[in-house]
Amino acid sequence: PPIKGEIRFENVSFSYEEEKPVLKDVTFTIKPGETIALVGETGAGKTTIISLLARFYDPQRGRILIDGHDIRNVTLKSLRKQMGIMLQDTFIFSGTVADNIRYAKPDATMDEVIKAAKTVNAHEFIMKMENGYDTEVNERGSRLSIGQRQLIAFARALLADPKILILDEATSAVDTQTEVLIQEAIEKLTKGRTSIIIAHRLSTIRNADRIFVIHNGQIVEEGNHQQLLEKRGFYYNLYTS
Ligand code: DUT
Ligand code: MG
Repeated sequence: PPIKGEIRFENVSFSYEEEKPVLKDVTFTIKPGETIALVGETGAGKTTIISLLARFYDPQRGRILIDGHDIRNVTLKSLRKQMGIMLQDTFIFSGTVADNIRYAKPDATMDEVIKAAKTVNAHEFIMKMENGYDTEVNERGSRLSIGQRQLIAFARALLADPKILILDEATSAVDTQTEVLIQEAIEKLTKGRTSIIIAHRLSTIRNADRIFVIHNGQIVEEGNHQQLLEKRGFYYNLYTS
């Protein structure tokens, strides 16, 4: 059955090594279509949360549900099919730009590829490359800036059209113009799908429906930008220092 994209963590505890808890009894529910920003200092547990959701690891305690179903009862293949996961270092492989965009949907037509690229602001720079969509790129993504790699990953994700979108936002600085393109693209990508973004950009954080502040493996604050500022707590200290 088509999934709605509700995500629930129920008393989830996890450690990579014994005696060193990384997530401690984490409970939250994300409504279908909601966009959540995860923020918190380095080592807080943000990437670990999305790693558990993608089942790169399983929690030692608690459970994770999508639309009420424990994800341990779903095959990895169908689980990952529901998710578009974009990690910090964008995955580019040897092939053409079009191949890279088509990755998750190999039978996509050129029209679909171009439409996806246009939606996420990637079309313009692609057309400036020597062979446009047929330009060969490689694993190291030479010829592509960090921002451009990210936009290609966005086009790929959009084309795959997952119900759940997971984005570990790149921390690398991009120029102001690319920043705007990326921001617009994120807004389009998250529309109509449940999204969890490990957010480093204030613009992303402000646009989120809710922000979870992670500290020491727990959600210590939750709310939108304004609400959290008013609390004068962790979030306030993160964003006013
Ligand atoms: N950790 C490990 N092994 C791993 C990954 C992480 O021991 O393979 C530890 C490091 C840290 C904690 O787990 O103490 C949480 O790491 P995570 O990567 O989840 O932190 P983050 O919030 O994503 O930090 P950053 O903002 O630096 O990405
Ligand atoms: Mg991380």
